[in-house]
Amino acid sequence: VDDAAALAARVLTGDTRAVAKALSLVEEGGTGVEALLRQIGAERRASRLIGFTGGFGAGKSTLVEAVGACLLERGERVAVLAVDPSSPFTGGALLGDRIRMNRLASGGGFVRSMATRGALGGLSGAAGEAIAVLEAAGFDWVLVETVGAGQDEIDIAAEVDTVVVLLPPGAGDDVQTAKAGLLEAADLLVVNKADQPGADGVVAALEGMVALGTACDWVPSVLRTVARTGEGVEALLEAIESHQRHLDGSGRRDALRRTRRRRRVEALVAELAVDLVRANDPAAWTSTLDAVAAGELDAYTAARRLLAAIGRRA
Ligand SMILES: Nc1nc2c(ncn2[C@@H]2O[C@H](COP(=O)(O)OP(=O)(O)OP(=O)(O)O)[C@@H](O)[C@H]2O)c(=O)[nH]1
Ligand SMILES: [Mg+2]
Repeated sequence: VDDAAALAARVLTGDTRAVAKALSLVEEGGTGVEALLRQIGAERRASRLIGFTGGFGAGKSTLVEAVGACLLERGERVAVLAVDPSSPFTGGALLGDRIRMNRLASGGGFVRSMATRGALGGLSGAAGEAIAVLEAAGFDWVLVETVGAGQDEIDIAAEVDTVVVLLPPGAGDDVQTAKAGLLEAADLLVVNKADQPGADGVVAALEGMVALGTACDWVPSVLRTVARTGEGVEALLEAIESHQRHLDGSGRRDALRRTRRRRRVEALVAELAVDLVRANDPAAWTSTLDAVAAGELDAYTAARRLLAAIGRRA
């Protein structure tokens, strides 16, 4: 706990080595991170939290680096978090992110890739905890990169304030059959690699989709970027800032944060309850799960029976 207190104090001064160490604790999960996050507590400040999501190779890292570079030029403190949802299989991708963002790192940005296996709550839990650390360290901006191919980008959407979804040229047909969730989660839609053929088609498809949408207070804009050359990046940053102003003006930022904090407690209670039930009577845990697995007992009865037993043995 003393260690955690010392580390938390260093994180709060913005010491990047302490931040790196704290993020390793988040990655590992367990009691270390719990002690740290207790110490950091409610002291987190409000960074601007921007998520960048899209399929493999959509240009997320390149775009994040370009946006980050613009922000650094303005004298902002920038952290980049590349969250890897499938770390056991993509060690190479992790390394790639680190290498590709060297320019940003050497320009004074803080860049970190992280796996999400250890943390409670999986992807969003780990990202949420890492963001808490980065906010405590006083970064003005936290740019979060995640590969989005289904549920993951929706999970991440809950942890950031502005969600930028990247779609590649030629994704026009995908857009027609778009995963509704992806577009629902998007605050800004970016057709990156606009230097490649097929960009116009995706832009048109996205604009059509946005026009059909029922969004009341914020209509996602559709932008084009060439992350590699920086084309369109200033405009994207302006759109991000416009969304940020919308969040502040509408009270939505506050609402998002409150929801996030509440949900975090719910997720932790759910996960800690499993630990508690299991530790309460390991033999009963095993035999009950075996009975459900064998089809002898239904899951509801099993869950209620296990919960009801908490404390009975203490
Ligand atoms: N032509 C072109 N290539 C680009 C553009 N942006 C990125 N790329 C290239 O696309 C490839 C993938 O870019 P990344 O930034 O690594 O993409 P990513 O989405 O982060 O990839 P993963 O994290 O592996 O999913 C690289 O070779 C980039 O140089 C662009 O605007 N135009
Ligand atoms: Mg990447």
